[in-house]
Amino acid sequence: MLIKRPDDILPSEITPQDLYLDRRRFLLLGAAGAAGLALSGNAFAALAAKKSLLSTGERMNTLKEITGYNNFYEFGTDKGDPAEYSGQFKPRPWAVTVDGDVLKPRTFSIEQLMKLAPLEERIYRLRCVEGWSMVIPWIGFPLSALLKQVEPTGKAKYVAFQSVLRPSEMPGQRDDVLAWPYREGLRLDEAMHPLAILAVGLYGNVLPNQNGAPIRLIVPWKYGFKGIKSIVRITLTDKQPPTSWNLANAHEYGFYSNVNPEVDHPRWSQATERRIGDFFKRKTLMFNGYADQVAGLYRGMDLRKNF
Ligand SMILES: Nc1nc2c(c(=O)[nH]1)N[C@H]1C(S)=C(S)[C@@H](COP(=O)(O)O)O[C@H]1N2
Ligand SMILES: [Mo]
Repeated sequence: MLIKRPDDILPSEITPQDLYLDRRRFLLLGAAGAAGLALSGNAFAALAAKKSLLSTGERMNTLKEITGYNNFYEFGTDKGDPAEYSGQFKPRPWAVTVDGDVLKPRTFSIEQLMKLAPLEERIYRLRCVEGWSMVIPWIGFPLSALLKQVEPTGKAKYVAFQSVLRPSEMPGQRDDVLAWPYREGLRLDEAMHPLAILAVGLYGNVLPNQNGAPIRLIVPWKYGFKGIKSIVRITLTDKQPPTSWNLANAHEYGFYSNVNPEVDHPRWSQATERRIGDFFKRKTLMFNGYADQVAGLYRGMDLRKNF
């Protein structure tokens, strides 16, 4: 077996996943190697050592799977389109405006957002309503940390999210497949739940464009489409906000969209799912396996009506 010494390894041969899976080699690379990696955006490699109790221990999907099989309709509707057509998208400079029913509305730069709270790695299951799932090591911080900064008023009951509108860089926005910009929403108590995060990276690196650079939402107990990408505006409101998928088809996509194996989508059973990379299907878990933590948010609600 050929074992390369660290100084035989070209920077171009190193992928974030290699680094992630082989911390020792990262350390052996030393200062020069680390500087090269910082240039390639490998900002958070060290975070992976700190394991969050909120992470799943399941086998992670590969970086290739996570960055090659995407839903990001701004770049096209095929799973390979986001990887193929997001190269021209510019995730920096970037700002997110937080406004509405808050005492301190404010616009945050991406740099400010990344310093708002300690970044953590969270390994979460992502369950798409289409019937597939992945396990992804996100880097991010609790959404609650951002909301606390702007001090929601007593009127605020919901949080509305908006993606960027930039048809010049997002070829999918030149078609009316969805009402652009992409919109999503949460109830305020859902948004404040410690499992809900804003992700700025994955696999120890900044977010690839196709995964929602530079900042996207992750709500692991809900279907993947609630995880709105490339966010530019977050607005606190007293009314349930409209969402892109609900506007497209209210009969198929409700506001809550909690993962629920007992309530089927009109076109697809939600009882089972195929983990990308697996051959056999597995049973879908209530609230995507996060029932112990989140079921209390919905006590007394009819989850068939509030799908
Ligand atoms: N702005 C925007 N956000 C989006 C989407 C989209 O088309 N546009 N697709 C959603 C869907 S359906 C899923 S399953 C997840 C996929 O995230 P991933 O590609 O990072 O795995 O992103 C969600 N966020
Ligand atoms: Mo999805």
